[in-house]
Amino acid sequence: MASKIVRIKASPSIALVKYWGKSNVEYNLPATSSLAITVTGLFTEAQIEECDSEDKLTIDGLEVPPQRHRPFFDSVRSNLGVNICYRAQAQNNFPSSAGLASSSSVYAALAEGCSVLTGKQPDRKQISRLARMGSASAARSVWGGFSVLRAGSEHADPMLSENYWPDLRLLVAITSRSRKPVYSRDAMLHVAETSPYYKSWVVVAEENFRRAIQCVRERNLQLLGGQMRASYMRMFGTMFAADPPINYLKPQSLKVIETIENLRLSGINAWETMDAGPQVKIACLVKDVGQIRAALEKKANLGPHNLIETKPGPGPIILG
Ligand code: 2P0
Repeated sequence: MASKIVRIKASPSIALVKYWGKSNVEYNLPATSSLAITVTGLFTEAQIEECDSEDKLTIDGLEVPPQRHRPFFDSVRSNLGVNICYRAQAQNNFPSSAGLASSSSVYAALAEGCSVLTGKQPDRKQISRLARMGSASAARSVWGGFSVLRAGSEHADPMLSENYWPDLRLLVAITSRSRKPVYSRDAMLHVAETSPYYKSWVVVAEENFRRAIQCVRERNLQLLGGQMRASYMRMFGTMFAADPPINYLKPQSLKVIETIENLRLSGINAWETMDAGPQVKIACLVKDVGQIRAALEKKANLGPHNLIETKPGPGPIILG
């Protein structure tokens, strides 16, 4: 059979307010509403082709176990009405499985690519639905700029374009390039089963989400930062209270957090967030990037190559 091939570039969706927990495990529906930026600078490049044997996905040359990608490819077949298998290779220009939302960019690229291969042009919400079956955060990555994935929703929605807040930056501080000890999916399920704080997290997360939406609309970083901090700290709170606890923080993550706190005390508007991994992302304004970079190099021993400057960017791009 003659195989069709497509190449797609997609970027991770970094949450300002977090998705953490599932309202439906089988359909991978989120328990909390999240607000995120699809960023520039970090990306996945994926090559996807049709094949007539069985689905195969490699990420950075490592084969993904079939049970991990099966719900995604099965959903592509049933929703797009095709009876075909896919072979996909994804390559990230940043550390995979290390708390940089690599599954968001990988599955957004795959959802876009499989849709292109059908030639049916499904709408973006449907592509977002497909991506969600791979990873819920990937539902957001199919949109550029600011996007939201509401609790219980099957797809993410666009919120504001990548040009809405031109002087906003998200600095990504890489504190470790190792793969994380516990995948976010396993961590979420474990937290939901064992953490006494999980139920209250799901309730309070909605208030963070509502307030953060307003702050982004008003381009108010000072107030947004407080919501971002509450969201990731509360998410970590659920993990610390799990049995056994889960800890993604590394000593250097804490150094970065402390440095950012001290910068805030000196009047710099910089606010950190973290995901299921040791990296720290810092929302700030472009005018302060130099000063923040200098402080992180000096106080947190962060080399220049371990601090990546990003900003809101586009959704998936078809390369050919
Ligand atoms: C987020 N994270 O909102 C949250 C914050 C990590 C912490 O989405 O199980 O890979 O594949 O849907 O999307 C990472 O989890 O999880 C994530 P699945 P996913 O970005």
